[in-house]
Amino acid sequence: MYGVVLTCLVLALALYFAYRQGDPMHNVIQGHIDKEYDYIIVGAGSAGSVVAARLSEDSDIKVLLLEAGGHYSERPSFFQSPLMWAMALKTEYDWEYYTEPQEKSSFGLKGQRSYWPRGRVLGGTSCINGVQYTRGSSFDFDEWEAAGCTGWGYKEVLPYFLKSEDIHIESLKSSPYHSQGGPIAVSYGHVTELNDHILKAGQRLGYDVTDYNGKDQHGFSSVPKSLRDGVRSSTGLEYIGKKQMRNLHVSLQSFATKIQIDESDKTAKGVYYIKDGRKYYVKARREIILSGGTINTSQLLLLSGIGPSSHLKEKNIPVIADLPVGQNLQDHVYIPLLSHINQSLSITRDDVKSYWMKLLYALLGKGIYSTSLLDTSAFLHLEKANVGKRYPDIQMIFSATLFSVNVLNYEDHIAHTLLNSDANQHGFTTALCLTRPFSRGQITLKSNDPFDHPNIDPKYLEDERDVKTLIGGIRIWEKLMETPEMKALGVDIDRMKMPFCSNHKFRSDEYWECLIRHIGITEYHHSGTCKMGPIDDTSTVVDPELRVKGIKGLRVADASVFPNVTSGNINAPVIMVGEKAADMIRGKDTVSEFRRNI
Ligand SMILES: Cc1cc2nc3c(=O)[nH]c(=O)nc-3n(C[C@H](O)[C@H](O)[C@H](O)COP(=O)(O)OP(=O)(O)OC[C@H]3O[C@@H](n4cnc5c(N)ncnc54)[C@H](O)[C@@H]3O)c2cc1C
Ligand SMILES: *[C@@H]1O[C@H](CO)[C@@H](O)[C@H](O)[C@H]1NC(C)=O
Ligand SMILES: *[C@@H]1O[C@H](CO)[C@@H](O)[C@H](O)[C@H]1NC(C)=O
Ligand SMILES: CC(=O)N[C@H]1CO[C@H](CO)[C@@H](O)[C@@H]1O
Repeated sequence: MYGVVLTCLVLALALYFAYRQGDPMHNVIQGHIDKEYDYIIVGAGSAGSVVAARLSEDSDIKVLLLEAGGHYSERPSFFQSPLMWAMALKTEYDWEYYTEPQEKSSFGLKGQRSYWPRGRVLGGTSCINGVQYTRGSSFDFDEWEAAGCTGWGYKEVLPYFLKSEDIHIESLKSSPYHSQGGPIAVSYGHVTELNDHILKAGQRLGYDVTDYNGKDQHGFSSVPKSLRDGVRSSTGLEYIGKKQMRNLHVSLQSFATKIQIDESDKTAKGVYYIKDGRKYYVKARREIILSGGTINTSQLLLLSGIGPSSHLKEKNIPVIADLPVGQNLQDHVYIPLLSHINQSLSITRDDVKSYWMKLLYALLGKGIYSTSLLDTSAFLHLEKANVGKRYPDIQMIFSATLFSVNVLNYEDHIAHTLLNSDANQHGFTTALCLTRPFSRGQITLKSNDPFDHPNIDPKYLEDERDVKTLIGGIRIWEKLMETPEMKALGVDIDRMKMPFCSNHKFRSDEYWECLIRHIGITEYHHSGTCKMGPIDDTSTVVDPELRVKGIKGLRVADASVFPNVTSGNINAPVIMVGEKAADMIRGKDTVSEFRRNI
């Protein structure tokens, strides 16, 4: 009896969800696609979905969006609740990359290789990420502009952030830094009581409680999330899945293998792709836009003859343009620091299993299924004198749980001592992140086979300054954990005393360095390999209009164009790149109403 009632309930809820989200197959083309389109976009991720949707607003234009993965609606249990972000990992919806063995870092990882999940689905990595909504420091963008990225200063990118946003947080609705009505909903979702304790501990050390997407990043904030009524606001859902656009064709399971570039006039003409085991070619009348993400966009350019000439020659690929594709690879590194507490404030395995929680989510979009566990985040300067003068050095992200599942590729003995063995213990995890790393890595081809993984070498922590900054951040974390607010919860720094670094004195600089080089891990913010900047700068791949230098009809719009990674999580800035790219391609200014005098 109980089972029947439950089944009916679940069915009713599934229907209700489907109803709330409209027909997700809008725009997806089932049969053959046309021979020619005005624009072809490769990759329906955080940026590609945005570019495709915006270009399709001009009804006389025909747009094709090619996506290697399937549809997010095939697996609602993976893609609706942000709590379930790890479900899609290592499935057909994840590209599952591994880096080359690292020399100065990742000592605690299997094979010293970092595991890089990436979404392979309509919506790309925005379908599997932690939904933390962060724009970056105004100083990041002003620095881009100063380095020759004309039009990318903070004042000019802010309107594009606003255009894409639908703020649901009451207290921020009147802020000039936020706006309502855009595609990506921003709300807090479920927040645990731990948030208050951490904000208070921050205040104890003299840090303000702020909105880190507002005037200044500096301080402690509750984490805003890309969530609409508890459902992940992915770009696939919000930009593509909600509205029928007759001039947009989305072709799923379509894997681009090469861009055809006419060597005589150096113009991108079309895209080769594979679907259902067959090879096809589709022509672009106007432009091709690459949005395959930092790794695959770089690989696709290299395979198409655009890259460092010596490297291409080595791989027997005819050189069409000699550009530093694959260089300037950047990523954020973080250290997970675990703190046990003696009160039942955090989220444990029993909470996740609770039927009540599942019901609460299905009915109202509330409860712990409406959080990615990220409660609080802080942006901090190592030197107070730099506040208001430059970007912060450190980001802390507080998760309302003790990390217990090894999705991070740690060696078994490391996972055993570092991670939490009893998933019902209470506590939280601080991800201590570097905002602006100095280390630079690279992506190169293993072979000229498009199905081969490229070599990914982030060269984590090869620049000593990155380690120094992280140690500085740990010193602030120690102070925070020693505040009366944290002490009252029974927090004890000794929890981070690890046997694999026991040859150093606990809490000495050497100890923390050892820990950083063992357990430092990717924050999944891979970017920079098609660097944007002035045409005459030999380190750049695309100009400030995102056009591949020396090639007509070819642009890049995704995280690879970042000249430097921004301070903080990068999904929102990647969406901003998509919005701005669409305006540049259309030759339109669609953001005049979002310009603010601040
Ligand atoms: C586990 C995880 C957690 C994260 N958490 C956060 C977070 O909380 N907040 C945040 O701001 N950021 C987060 N990020 C980072 C952020 O989500 C990504 O940086 C961002 O989504 C990248 O967008 P993109 O458009 O560059 O690439 P993607 O979104 O990866 O899009 C690339 C798309 O192109 C497709 N594609 C690739 N190659 C081809 C090809 N050859 N042919 C056809 N299609 C192709 C892919 O399948 C994919 O759909 C997280 C990332 C990960 C992996
Ligand atoms: C990138 O960061 C480096 C190091 O901080 C800085 O020197 C450079 O000017 C930055 N470039 C851009 C384009 O922001
Ligand atoms: C938690 O630990 C702290 C510090 O040891 C102690 O003061 C406090 O009473 C404890 N609280 C509970 C509920 O056990
Ligand atoms: C061209 C292309 O998209 N290539 C690759 C993207 O990345 C994955 C994982 O490394 C490869 O398997 C693809 O072939």
